[in-house]
Amino acid sequence: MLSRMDTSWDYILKYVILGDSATGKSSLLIRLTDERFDLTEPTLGVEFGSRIISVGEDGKRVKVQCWDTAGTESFRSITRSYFRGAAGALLVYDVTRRESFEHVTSWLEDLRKYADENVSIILVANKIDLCCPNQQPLPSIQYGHPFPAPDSPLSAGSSRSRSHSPSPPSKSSTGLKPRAVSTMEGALFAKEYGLLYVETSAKEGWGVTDAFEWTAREVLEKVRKGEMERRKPAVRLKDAETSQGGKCC
Ligand SMILES: Nc1nc2c(ncn2[C@@H]2O[C@H](COP(=O)(O)OP(=O)(O)OP(=O)(O)O)[C@@H](O)[C@H]2O)c(=O)[nH]1
Ligand SMILES: [Mg+2]
Repeated sequence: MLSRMDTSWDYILKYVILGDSATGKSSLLIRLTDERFDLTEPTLGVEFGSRIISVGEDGKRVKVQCWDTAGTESFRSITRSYFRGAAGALLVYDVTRRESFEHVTSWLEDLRKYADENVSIILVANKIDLCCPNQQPLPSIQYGHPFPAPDSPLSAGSSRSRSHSPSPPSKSSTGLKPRAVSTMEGALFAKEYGLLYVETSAKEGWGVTDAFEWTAREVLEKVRKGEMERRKPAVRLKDAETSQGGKCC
């Protein structure tokens, strides 16, 4: 557990959060930085937040500097300009809104076009509390990792299995919503496009730190292998810093 007073770091990584409007991008960032869930307004342009997280078994301290972008189409040209130089990207959709998942491909195209080619991307299936209130946060799934069988608990709530079972009668009255994108579908998409995958609830705090941490872990692995340059602005290392000695505010 990190002390909030300890501001030293080993790396600084630049992140962007992108995806359709109202998928919960700002809520995820607020959950990370302030550990709370609050009312949010649609983002106008971009917002910024940062936090130091502990990454990997050796507990490297990574300062995540995160740009939270607007999902609204009218801001798209502005938000794209923040993709360049990002080491990590959280591409968010709302598991209860299929349309937001269908637009992931288009966001991905933007990332491929405007971000650096080595950016690490995690596909974030948010708002799982709305459809799966009792579901434990699922483990992050990464391509190359053991993959769940179609009949495993990870596929619970899949649209295919749902179509064979009666719809839950009380969902709308309880504020719950049917799930529109199954775990399997999201994870398979991520695997196909070489993305990490995580399910989150910004409201409950499920999986949020995982999303940032897994991405950081992949970035640091790329740095270690020499696939990503240790350079500004995507990755900054303490040992590359000036006499400030890796302290930040
Ligand atoms: N139930 C639930 N609601 C959420 C969750 N995350 C966000 N919301 C709600 O979804 C709505 C949109 O959240 P925002 O975080 O503002 O969405 P955004 O993606 O930043 O939207 P833009 O800034 O317009 O692109 C708000 O009413 C949030 O309270 C979640 O995990 N669960
Ligand atoms: Mg926002």
